Amino acid sequence: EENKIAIKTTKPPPKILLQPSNPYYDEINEVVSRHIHRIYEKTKGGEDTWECIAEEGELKVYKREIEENGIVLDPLKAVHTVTGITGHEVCHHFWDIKVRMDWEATLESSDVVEWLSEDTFICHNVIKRVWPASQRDAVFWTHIRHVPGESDEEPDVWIVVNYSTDHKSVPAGKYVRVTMNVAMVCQTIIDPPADGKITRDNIRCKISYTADVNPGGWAPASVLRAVYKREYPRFLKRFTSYVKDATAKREVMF
Ligand code: 6CM
Repeated sequence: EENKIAIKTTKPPPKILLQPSNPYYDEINEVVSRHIHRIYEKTKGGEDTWECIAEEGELKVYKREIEENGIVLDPLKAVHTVTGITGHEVCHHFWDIKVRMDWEATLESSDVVEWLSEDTFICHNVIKRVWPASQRDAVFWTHIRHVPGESDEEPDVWIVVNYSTDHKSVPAGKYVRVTMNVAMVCQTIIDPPADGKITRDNIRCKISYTADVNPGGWAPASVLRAVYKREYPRFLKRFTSYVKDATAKREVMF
């Protein structure tokens, strides 16, 4: 029951990538390129404006405390390096709603609302209730893209962005509506072995995950911050080991 996802949409994904004629085209391109540019901005001692809230091996999770009218808006970012998987594989599993409930621990349900193209759909998440706050939901477009490296030295980028939007078929009201701008950005590093035969041991994925979440309406700050501190590191560990397990016996998807 818990792992079941009811795909309610009847329309199958269109077999074309996002097109300029799509009403979301400009917004998606803008949001995606902002996220991509961010990874090339060399941190000019920027790390000290971020507070590290978890560190475990290669995984580091940072936040910045921001409140607006008593609502916690703390931006969150995490970096991780995982061996044995590619950025394409990480992004594919983050984007593919068919496997979302296999690694998402904070959701009650996740449904496709509308397919926009074969790389983009609108989705409705119902988040598990956290006592004593009201239950939340979120409606967002989710888009996956492969982008060439900025220069010859830079590896290609795989990216997924989850960005809040409205949709007539899921009006707000039943739950408190959370809004978000979440990005999973990945680069794959290959250390070719002497014999030239690349296996998963020679592959590393550099992950940068950012989440700007507005909990939409009041929620006790201390509880929310405690939830974030526990859930984001847990998500990053659980999700990346899920991708490692899911791909271990499969051919590498570059
Ligand atoms: O990025 C993650 N999951 C994606 C796919 O589902 C998607 C979802 C992001 C949701 C992030 C918001 C969660 C927190 C909402 C506030 C809950 C309010 C409770 C009130 C407490 C007092 O991008 C992984 C998300 C990992 C979440 C920890």
